[in-house]
Amino acid sequence: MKKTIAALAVLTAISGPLIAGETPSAPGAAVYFVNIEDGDTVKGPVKVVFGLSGMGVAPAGTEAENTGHHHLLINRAPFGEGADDTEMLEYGIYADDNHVHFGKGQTETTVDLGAGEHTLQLLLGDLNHAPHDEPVMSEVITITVE
Ligand SMILES: [Cu+2]
Repeated sequence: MKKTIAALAVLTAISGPLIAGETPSAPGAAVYFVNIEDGDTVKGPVKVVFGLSGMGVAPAGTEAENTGHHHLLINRAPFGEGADDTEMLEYGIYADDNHVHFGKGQTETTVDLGAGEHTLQLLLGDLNHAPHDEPVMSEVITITVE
């Protein structure tokens, strides 16, 4: 495990800050928020619609090229900058309050975030819930819930 992290650290140093799993993504593929954007003030609960271009949505476990399923990252560091992000390449994206999986292929959700500022980011995962190479992720947006 330590060797893996050391090797990843070297790769990261060479190729930049992004980290990636083993399943290739399609060049130019992008995930994005369809109905909200950075700086929005909204009423809760918050409906979030996921957009994906250049690849297709498929349920977790589906072996098909250029597909993946959505993950919503909530109130955490931008993906690639979190302390445990390299572990997610090996074990898949965590499933907890800060990492929500949509393994049935859902393309929208409603989240109860509570009043205040929250950050959101979309990250596509492969059939095993690991980020692709290169990762397909949105910008981090900050929204305020009334
Ligand atoms: Cu997943």
